[in-house]
Amino acid sequence: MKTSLLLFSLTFWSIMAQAQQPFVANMDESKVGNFTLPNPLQKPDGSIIKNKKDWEKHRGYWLAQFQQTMYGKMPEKKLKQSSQLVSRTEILGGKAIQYIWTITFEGKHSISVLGVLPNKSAKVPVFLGLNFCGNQTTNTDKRIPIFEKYVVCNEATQFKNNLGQAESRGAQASRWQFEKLIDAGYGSITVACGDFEEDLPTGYQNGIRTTLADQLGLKTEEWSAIGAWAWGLSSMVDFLETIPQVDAQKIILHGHSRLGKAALWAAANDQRFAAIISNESGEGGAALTRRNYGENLWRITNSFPHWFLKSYQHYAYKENELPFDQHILLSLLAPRPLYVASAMGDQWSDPKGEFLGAQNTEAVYQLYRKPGLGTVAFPGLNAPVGKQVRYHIREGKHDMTLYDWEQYIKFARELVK
Ligand code: GTR
Repeated sequence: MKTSLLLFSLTFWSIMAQAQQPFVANMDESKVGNFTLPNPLQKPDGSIIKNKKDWEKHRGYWLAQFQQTMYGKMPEKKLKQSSQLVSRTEILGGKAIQYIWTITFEGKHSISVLGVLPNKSAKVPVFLGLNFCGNQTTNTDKRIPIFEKYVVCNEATQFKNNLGQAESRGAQASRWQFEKLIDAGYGSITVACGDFEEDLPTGYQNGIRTTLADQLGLKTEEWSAIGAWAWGLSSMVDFLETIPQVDAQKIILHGHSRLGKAALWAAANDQRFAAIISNESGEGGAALTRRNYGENLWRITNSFPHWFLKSYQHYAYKENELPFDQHILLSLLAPRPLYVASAMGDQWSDPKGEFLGAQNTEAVYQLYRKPGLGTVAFPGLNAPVGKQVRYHIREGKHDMTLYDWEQYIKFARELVK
């Protein structure tokens, strides 16, 4: 009796001590350890997929695994959208037109979309991506309404109490590079992620998971914030299909960091995106979860519980038991062009894990005879590798910079035809 009491209190106090220890991310390559990745081509009965027809039949199995375990279900219903053009303004010395649209879903939930398109009537390919802190951060133009919902940019001086202010106009313009895109013949479309769901654990309450729950046919807990953002991106394709100046066959989807995770999930579910760019999407994005380096599953599900299904937390420190790893999410994008990018100063996102995520899509891209990264070694700084699947690590911090955009434009020019 006494021994069991002693054992009980020892266990209790050791659990309490562990729980109170601050999380320390492993940043030491020699401590990563060994792991085996699931084979994207292996079916549950052990047989191996040998051609693209069988892969296309099987990819729904993997999607279902991600839906059940990590990001939650994706609504299958298309909603009625009504759009209203709020303003149309010549910008960049007449080279481009800036559009602001309000889109309302089923008369119940409205969002504000910003488009910058070349000033010509021909259809153009566009880059589409969510922004963190409101459309007003992408450009200093005063006609862009200041986003009034919760934003994640509180650390920047232009934001107070997680709200955008006039000072935040253009605060993240370097992440958008509108003029570069226009000069290269592309348009750019963006919406604040918070217009679909604010990025905090209670964000679902006034986001689409609640406002459109009946229309979408899902309960809030059946999916996640990343799922809601991904659905938002797909709804943008529905919208862009109605815009005569946009070539909706050539939508290049991009996302930085948490919004890169959402972009990957959107494109896995929706094959209408022509090409996908993951900019430093890290844990829960392009980086392998089994690789213990930088942010890990425990940390991400504790810091951002709303990004994933609640049950995903069960895999913390049991990553080897996951039915998949993130290279399979990336494989679901095949045969479309895929760019995975990292930054040297962003070790938290595990650049090597992102590289290996991209590299391990090879087997699936091969089924389409599309060259992936091949067997190249981890590249040096500012030296992109690969073709249909491409990777770079640049110098500098966690961000989306001019260097990144220059590579993405080159990639789109070569591969989105
Ligand atoms: C971090 C988070 C990352 C990444 C990043 C971002 O705090 O740990 O997974 O998503 O935020 O979105 O900037």
